Amino acid sequence: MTKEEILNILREAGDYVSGEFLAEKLGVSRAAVWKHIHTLIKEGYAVDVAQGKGYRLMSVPDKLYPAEIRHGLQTRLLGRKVVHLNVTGSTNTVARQIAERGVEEGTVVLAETQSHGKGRLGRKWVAKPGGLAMSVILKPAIDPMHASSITLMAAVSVTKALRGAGLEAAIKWPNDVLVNGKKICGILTEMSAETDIVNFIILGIGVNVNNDVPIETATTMKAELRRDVDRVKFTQSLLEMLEEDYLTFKEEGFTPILWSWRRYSDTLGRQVEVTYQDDVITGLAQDVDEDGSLLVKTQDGSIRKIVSGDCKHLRGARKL
Ligand code: BT5
Repeated sequence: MTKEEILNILREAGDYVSGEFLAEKLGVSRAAVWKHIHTLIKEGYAVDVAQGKGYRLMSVPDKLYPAEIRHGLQTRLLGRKVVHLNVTGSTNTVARQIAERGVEEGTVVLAETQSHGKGRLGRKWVAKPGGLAMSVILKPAIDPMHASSITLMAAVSVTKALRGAGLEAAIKWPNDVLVNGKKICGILTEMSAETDIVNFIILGIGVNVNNDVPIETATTMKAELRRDVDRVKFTQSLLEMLEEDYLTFKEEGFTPILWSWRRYSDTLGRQVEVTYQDDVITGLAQDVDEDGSLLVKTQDGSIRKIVSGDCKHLRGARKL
Protein backbone atom coordinates (compact mmCIF):
# COMPACT_ATOMS: atom_id res chain seq x y z
CA MET A 1 0.00 0.00 0.00
CA THR A 2 3.00 2.33 0.41
CA LYS A 3 2.96 3.16 -3.29
CA GLU A 4 -0.68 4.22 -3.02
CA GLU A 5 0.08 6.24 0.10
CA ILE A 6 2.94 8.07 -1.66
CA LEU A 7 0.64 8.76 -4.59
CA ASN A 8 -2.06 10.17 -2.34
CA ILE A 9 0.38 12.37 -0.41
CA LEU A 10 1.71 13.80 -3.69
CA ARG A 11 -1.84 14.19 -5.02
CA GLU A 12 -2.99 16.11 -1.98
CA ALA A 13 0.16 18.24 -1.70
CA GLY A 14 -0.09 19.47 -5.31
CA ASP A 15 3.50 20.58 -4.88
CA TYR A 16 6.97 19.13 -4.35
CA VAL A 17 7.32 16.74 -1.43
CA SER A 18 10.77 15.70 -0.31
CA GLY A 19 11.92 12.10 -0.32
CA GLU A 20 12.99 12.55 3.26
CA PHE A 21 9.50 13.62 4.33
CA LEU A 22 7.89 10.68 2.52
CA ALA A 23 10.37 8.21 3.98
CA GLU A 24 9.82 9.46 7.51
CA LYS A 25 6.06 9.66 7.21
CA LEU A 26 5.73 6.12 5.86
CA GLY A 27 8.51 4.56 7.89
CA VAL A 28 10.51 3.34 4.89
CA SER A 29 13.93 4.18 3.46
CA ARG A 30 14.46 6.92 0.88
CA ALA A 31 15.60 4.23 -1.54
CA ALA A 32 12.26 2.49 -1.06
CA VAL A 33 10.43 5.76 -1.75
CA TRP A 34 12.39 6.16 -4.97
CA LYS A 35 11.52 2.58 -5.99
CA HIS A 36 7.80 3.31 -5.58
CA ILE A 37 8.13 6.58 -7.50
CA HIS A 38 9.88 4.67 -10.25
CA THR A 39 7.02 2.18 -10.41
CA LEU A 40 4.48 5.01 -10.56
CA ILE A 41 6.37 6.54 -13.47
CA LYS A 42 6.43 3.16 -15.22
CA GLU A 43 2.65 2.94 -14.74
CA GLY A 44 2.20 6.23 -16.59
CA TYR A 45 2.12 8.80 -13.76
CA ALA A 46 4.11 11.91 -14.62
CA VAL A 47 6.26 12.75 -11.59
CA ASP A 48 8.73 15.58 -11.69
CA VAL A 49 11.90 14.81 -9.79
CA ALA A 50 13.78 17.94 -8.73
CA GLN A 51 17.07 18.02 -6.85
CA GLY A 52 16.64 19.59 -3.46
CA LYS A 53 12.84 19.81 -3.79
CA GLY A 54 11.70 16.22 -4.13
CA TYR A 55 8.81 14.81 -6.12
CA ARG A 56 5.78 16.45 -7.65
CA LEU A 57 2.85 14.71 -9.29
CA MET A 58 2.22 16.38 -12.66
CA SER A 59 -0.47 14.13 -14.16
CA VAL A 60 -2.20 10.79 -13.74
CA PRO A 61 -2.63 8.27 -16.57
CA ASP A 62 -6.00 7.44 -18.14
CA LYS A 63 -6.20 4.05 -16.46
CA LEU A 64 -8.67 2.45 -14.10
CA TYR A 65 -6.00 1.73 -11.51
CA PRO A 66 -7.17 0.62 -8.05
CA ALA A 67 -5.50 3.67 -6.46
CA GLU A 68 -7.50 5.96 -8.76
CA ILE A 69 -10.81 4.14 -8.29
CA ARG A 70 -10.46 4.04 -4.51
CA HIS A 71 -9.43 7.68 -4.18
CA GLY A 72 -12.55 9.54 -3.08
CA LEU A 73 -14.86 6.55 -3.64
CA GLN A 74 -17.97 6.92 -1.47
CA THR A 75 -18.80 3.28 -0.82
CA ARG A 76 -18.44 0.90 2.09
CA LEU A 77 -18.88 -2.42 0.30
CA LEU A 78 -18.19 -2.20 -3.42
CA GLY A 79 -14.69 -1.44 -4.63
CA ARG A 80 -12.89 -1.65 -1.32
CA LYS A 81 -10.78 -4.25 -3.10
CA VAL A 82 -10.04 -3.63 -6.78
CA VAL A 83 -8.13 -5.86 -9.20
CA HIS A 84 -6.88 -4.16 -12.35
CA LEU A 85 -5.64 -5.80 -15.54
CA ASN A 86 -4.41 -4.13 -18.68
CA VAL A 87 -5.57 -6.99 -20.88
CA THR A 88 -7.49 -10.08 -19.99
CA GLY A 89 -9.80 -12.59 -21.65
CA SER A 90 -12.89 -11.68 -19.66
CA THR A 91 -13.23 -9.87 -16.33
CA ASN A 92 -16.10 -12.24 -15.49
CA THR A 93 -13.77 -15.23 -15.81
CA VAL A 94 -11.10 -13.60 -13.64
CA ALA A 95 -13.72 -12.60 -11.06
CA ARG A 96 -15.04 -16.16 -10.94
CA GLN A 97 -11.53 -17.54 -10.31
CA ILE A 98 -11.01 -15.01 -7.53
CA ALA A 99 -14.45 -15.71 -6.01
CA GLU A 100 -13.83 -19.45 -6.04
CA ARG A 101 -10.77 -18.91 -3.89
CA GLY A 102 -13.00 -17.04 -1.44
CA VAL A 103 -12.89 -13.28 -1.45
CA GLU A 104 -14.80 -10.50 0.24
CA GLU A 105 -18.08 -9.37 -1.25
CA GLY A 106 -17.81 -6.23 -3.32
CA THR A 107 -14.45 -7.06 -4.91
CA VAL A 108 -14.20 -5.44 -8.32
CA VAL A 109 -12.24 -6.62 -11.36
CA LEU A 110 -11.46 -4.05 -14.05
CA ALA A 111 -9.70 -4.45 -17.38
CA GLU A 112 -8.58 -1.86 -19.91
CA THR A 113 -9.36 -4.31 -22.73
CA GLN A 114 -10.72 -7.83 -23.04
CA SER A 115 -9.68 -10.29 -25.70
CA HIS A 116 -12.66 -12.61 -25.15
CA GLY A 117 -15.35 -10.42 -23.63
CA LYS A 118 -18.49 -12.44 -23.05
CA GLY A 119 -22.09 -11.65 -23.91
CA ARG A 120 -25.04 -13.93 -23.19
CA LEU A 121 -25.52 -17.31 -24.86
CA GLY A 122 -21.95 -17.53 -26.11
CA ARG A 123 -22.07 -14.17 -27.84
CA LYS A 124 -19.16 -11.75 -27.76
CA TRP A 125 -18.77 -8.38 -26.09
CA VAL A 126 -16.20 -6.21 -27.82
CA ALA A 127 -14.23 -4.19 -25.25
CA LYS A 128 -11.72 -1.84 -26.83
CA PRO A 129 -9.40 0.53 -24.91
CA GLY A 130 -11.19 3.54 -23.44
CA GLY A 131 -14.26 1.60 -22.37
CA LEU A 132 -15.34 0.14 -19.06
CA ALA A 133 -15.20 -3.62 -18.50
CA MET A 134 -16.03 -4.42 -14.92
CA SER A 135 -17.08 -7.41 -12.86
CA VAL A 136 -18.33 -7.16 -9.29
CA ILE A 137 -18.45 -10.12 -6.91
CA LEU A 138 -21.68 -10.19 -4.91
CA LYS A 139 -22.94 -12.65 -2.32
CA PRO A 140 -26.63 -11.95 -1.84
CA ALA A 141 -28.64 -14.29 0.38
CA ILE A 142 -31.19 -15.05 -2.31
CA ASP A 143 -32.68 -18.05 -4.00
CA PRO A 144 -30.76 -18.81 -7.23
CA MET A 145 -34.12 -18.48 -8.99
CA HIS A 146 -34.00 -14.77 -8.28
CA ALA A 147 -30.53 -14.08 -9.67
CA SER A 148 -31.96 -12.21 -12.66
CA SER A 149 -33.06 -9.50 -10.20
CA ILE A 150 -29.38 -8.57 -9.99
CA THR A 151 -29.26 -7.96 -13.76
CA LEU A 152 -32.30 -5.72 -13.59
CA MET A 153 -30.89 -3.94 -10.56
CA ALA A 154 -27.60 -3.29 -12.36
CA ALA A 155 -29.46 -1.89 -15.36
CA VAL A 156 -31.12 0.61 -13.00
CA SER A 157 -27.77 1.60 -11.46
CA VAL A 158 -26.07 2.01 -14.86
CA THR A 159 -28.99 4.11 -16.09
CA LYS A 160 -28.76 6.36 -13.03
CA ALA A 161 -24.98 6.75 -13.46
CA LEU A 162 -25.39 7.59 -17.16
CA ARG A 163 -28.15 10.07 -16.38
CA GLY A 164 -25.88 11.60 -13.76
CA ALA A 165 -23.35 12.10 -16.55
CA GLY A 166 -25.97 13.95 -18.61
CA LEU A 167 -27.25 11.20 -20.90
CA GLU A 168 -30.85 10.20 -21.48
CA ALA A 169 -30.30 6.55 -20.80
CA ALA A 170 -33.08 3.97 -20.64
CA ILE A 171 -33.29 0.22 -20.12
CA LYS A 172 -34.07 -2.39 -22.76
CA TRP A 173 -35.23 -5.63 -21.17
CA PRO A 174 -33.49 -7.66 -19.96
CA ASN A 175 -29.85 -6.53 -19.88
CA ASP A 176 -29.15 -3.57 -22.13
CA VAL A 177 -28.98 0.15 -21.50
CA LEU A 178 -29.64 2.39 -24.48
CA VAL A 179 -29.06 6.02 -25.34
CA ASN A 180 -30.98 7.36 -28.33
CA GLY A 181 -32.05 3.79 -29.09
CA LYS A 182 -28.47 2.54 -29.33
CA LYS A 183 -26.74 0.10 -27.01
CA ILE A 184 -24.30 1.76 -24.65
CA CYS A 185 -24.13 -0.96 -22.00
CA GLY A 186 -24.53 -4.72 -21.71
CA ILE A 187 -24.82 -6.72 -18.51
CA LEU A 188 -23.91 -10.36 -17.98
CA THR A 189 -24.74 -11.92 -14.64
CA GLU A 190 -23.18 -15.29 -13.90
CA MET A 191 -23.68 -17.37 -10.81
CA SER A 192 -22.25 -20.14 -8.68
CA ALA A 193 -25.06 -21.78 -6.75
CA GLU A 194 -26.29 -24.89 -5.05
CA THR A 195 -29.91 -26.03 -4.96
CA ASP A 196 -31.21 -23.19 -2.87
CA ILE A 197 -28.27 -20.95 -2.07
CA VAL A 198 -26.15 -18.60 -4.09
CA ASN A 199 -22.43 -18.97 -3.42
CA PHE A 200 -21.62 -15.85 -5.39
CA ILE A 201 -22.76 -13.80 -8.32
CA ILE A 202 -20.46 -12.24 -10.88
CA LEU A 203 -22.06 -9.07 -12.11
CA GLY A 204 -20.37 -8.16 -15.40
CA ILE A 205 -20.96 -4.71 -16.82
CA GLY A 206 -19.59 -3.36 -20.08
CA VAL A 207 -20.06 0.34 -20.82
CA ASN A 208 -18.94 2.12 -23.97
CA VAL A 209 -17.23 5.24 -22.68
CA ASN A 210 -14.49 6.71 -24.92
CA ASN A 211 -13.89 3.52 -26.91
CA ASP A 212 -14.67 2.63 -30.51
CA VAL A 213 -17.68 0.37 -31.01
CA PRO A 214 -18.01 -2.60 -33.33
CA ILE A 215 -21.52 -2.07 -34.69
CA GLU A 216 -23.90 0.59 -36.00
CA THR A 217 -26.46 -0.16 -33.32
CA ALA A 218 -24.02 0.74 -30.53
CA THR A 219 -23.06 4.09 -29.12
CA THR A 220 -20.63 5.51 -26.56
CA MET A 221 -20.73 8.19 -23.88
CA LYS A 222 -18.15 10.14 -25.86
CA ALA A 223 -20.18 10.03 -29.07
CA GLU A 224 -23.35 11.18 -27.30
CA LEU A 225 -21.73 13.89 -25.17
CA ARG A 226 -19.24 14.93 -27.86
CA ARG A 227 -16.40 14.98 -25.38
CA ASP A 228 -14.09 12.59 -23.59
CA VAL A 229 -15.43 11.25 -20.33
CA ASP A 230 -13.41 10.82 -17.14
CA ARG A 231 -13.57 7.02 -16.82
CA VAL A 232 -12.43 6.96 -13.20
CA LYS A 233 -15.16 9.38 -12.12
CA PHE A 234 -17.78 7.49 -14.10
CA THR A 235 -16.70 4.14 -12.63
CA GLN A 236 -16.85 5.60 -9.13
CA SER A 237 -20.31 6.99 -9.68
CA LEU A 238 -21.45 3.65 -11.09
CA LEU A 239 -20.09 1.79 -8.05
CA GLU A 240 -21.83 4.27 -5.77
CA MET A 241 -25.17 3.79 -7.57
CA LEU A 242 -24.73 0.02 -7.55
CA GLU A 243 -24.05 0.00 -3.85
CA GLU A 244 -27.08 2.14 -3.11
CA ASP A 245 -29.34 -0.15 -5.15
CA TYR A 246 -27.74 -3.32 -3.82
CA LEU A 247 -28.24 -2.23 -0.21
CA THR A 248 -31.87 -1.37 -0.98
CA PHE A 249 -32.24 -4.79 -2.60
CA LYS A 250 -30.76 -6.52 0.45
CA GLU A 251 -32.79 -4.55 2.96
CA GLU A 252 -36.12 -4.07 1.21
CA GLY A 253 -36.16 -6.71 -1.50
CA PHE A 254 -36.71 -6.37 -5.22
CA THR A 255 -39.94 -4.33 -5.19
CA PRO A 256 -38.39 -0.83 -4.88
CA ILE A 257 -35.79 -1.75 -7.52
CA LEU A 258 -38.57 -2.92 -9.81
CA TRP A 259 -40.33 0.42 -9.49
CA SER A 260 -37.12 2.21 -10.52
CA TRP A 261 -36.71 -0.27 -13.37
CA ARG A 262 -40.21 0.51 -14.63
CA ARG A 263 -39.48 4.24 -14.46
CA TYR A 264 -36.27 3.91 -16.48
CA SER A 265 -37.58 1.31 -18.92
CA ASP A 266 -37.61 1.96 -22.63
CA THR A 267 -39.26 -1.41 -23.28
CA LEU A 268 -42.55 -1.09 -21.42
CA GLY A 269 -45.36 0.29 -23.55
CA ARG A 270 -43.66 -0.71 -26.78
CA GLN A 271 -44.45 -3.28 -29.40
CA VAL A 272 -41.73 -5.87 -29.07
CA GLU A 273 -40.55 -9.07 -30.62
CA VAL A 274 -39.01 -11.42 -28.11
CA THR A 275 -37.07 -14.50 -29.13
CA TYR A 276 -36.63 -17.26 -26.61
CA GLN A 277 -35.02 -20.43 -27.90
CA ASP A 278 -37.19 -21.26 -30.95
CA ASP A 279 -40.16 -19.27 -29.82
CA VAL A 280 -40.86 -15.77 -31.17
CA ILE A 281 -43.45 -13.71 -29.32
CA THR A 282 -44.73 -10.41 -30.68
CA GLY A 283 -46.91 -8.02 -28.75
CA LEU A 284 -47.13 -5.16 -26.31
CA ALA A 285 -44.55 -5.14 -23.51
CA GLN A 286 -46.89 -4.59 -20.58
CA ASP A 287 -44.87 -5.05 -17.45
CA VAL A 288 -42.02 -6.83 -15.72
CA ASP A 289 -43.03 -8.99 -12.77
CA GLU A 290 -41.42 -9.71 -9.42
CA ASP A 291 -39.02 -12.26 -10.88
CA GLY A 292 -37.88 -10.04 -13.70
CA SER A 293 -39.94 -11.76 -16.40
CA LEU A 294 -41.35 -9.66 -19.21
CA LEU A 295 -45.13 -9.78 -19.63
CA VAL A 296 -46.15 -9.42 -23.26
CA LYS A 297 -49.76 -8.97 -24.40
CA THR A 298 -50.12 -10.75 -27.71
CA GLN A 299 -52.63 -10.04 -30.48
CA ASP A 300 -55.13 -12.55 -29.19
CA GLY A 301 -55.18 -10.70 -25.88
CA SER A 302 -53.34 -13.32 -23.86
CA ILE A 303 -50.40 -12.44 -21.64
CA ARG A 304 -47.15 -14.32 -22.18
CA LYS A 305 -44.59 -14.40 -19.40
CA ILE A 306 -41.04 -14.47 -20.75
CA VAL A 307 -38.33 -15.42 -18.29
CA SER A 308 -35.39 -14.64 -20.55
CA GLY A 309 -34.73 -13.95 -24.19
CA ASP A 310 -33.75 -11.37 -26.74
CA CYS A 311 -36.00 -8.42 -27.10
CA LYS A 312 -36.34 -6.25 -30.19
CA HIS A 313 -38.12 -2.91 -29.98
CA LEU A 314 -40.17 -2.85 -33.15
CA ARG A 315 -39.68 -0.02 -35.56
CA GLY A 316 -42.41 2.55 -35.61
CA ALA A 317 -43.67 1.46 -32.23
CA ARG A 318 -44.93 4.27 -30.08
CA LYS A 319 -44.01 4.49 -26.43
CA LEU A 320 -47.17 4.84 -24.34
C1 BT5 B 1 -24.40 -8.46 -23.34
O1 BT5 B 1 -24.70 -9.64 -23.95
O2 BT5 B 1 -24.73 -7.37 -23.71
C2 BT5 B 1 -23.54 -8.61 -22.08
C3 BT5 B 1 -22.24 -7.89 -22.18
C4 BT5 B 1 -21.46 -7.94 -20.90
C5 BT5 B 1 -20.09 -7.39 -21.06
C6 BT5 B 1 -19.34 -7.32 -19.77
S1 BT5 B 1 -17.83 -6.49 -19.93
C7 BT5 B 1 -17.34 -6.98 -18.36
C8 BT5 B 1 -17.80 -8.41 -18.20
N1 BT5 B 1 -16.81 -9.33 -18.70
C9 BT5 B 1 -17.28 -10.02 -19.77
O3 BT5 B 1 -16.63 -10.88 -20.40
N2 BT5 B 1 -18.54 -9.63 -20.04
C10 BT5 B 1 -19.01 -8.64 -19.11
P1 BT5 B 1 -25.77 -9.80 -25.10
O4 BT5 B 1 -27.09 -9.25 -24.68
O5 BT5 B 1 -25.70 -11.24 -25.47
O6 BT5 B 1 -25.24 -8.89 -26.26
C11 BT5 B 1 -24.12 -9.24 -27.03
C12 BT5 B 1 -24.26 -8.48 -28.33
O7 BT5 B 1 -24.00 -7.09 -28.12
C13 BT5 B 1 -23.25 -8.90 -29.39
O8 BT5 B 1 -23.71 -10.03 -30.09
C14 BT5 B 1 -23.16 -7.66 -30.27
O9 BT5 B 1 -24.25 -7.62 -31.17
C15 BT5 B 1 -23.38 -6.53 -29.27
N3 BT5 B 1 -22.12 -5.92 -28.85
C16 BT5 B 1 -20.89 -6.48 -28.71
N4 BT5 B 1 -20.01 -5.59 -28.25
C17 BT5 B 1 -20.69 -4.42 -28.09
C18 BT5 B 1 -20.33 -3.12 -27.63
N5 BT5 B 1 -19.10 -2.82 -27.23
N6 BT5 B 1 -21.30 -2.18 -27.61
C19 BT5 B 1 -22.57 -2.46 -27.98
N7 BT5 B 1 -22.97 -3.66 -28.44
C20 BT5 B 1 -22.04 -4.65 -28.47
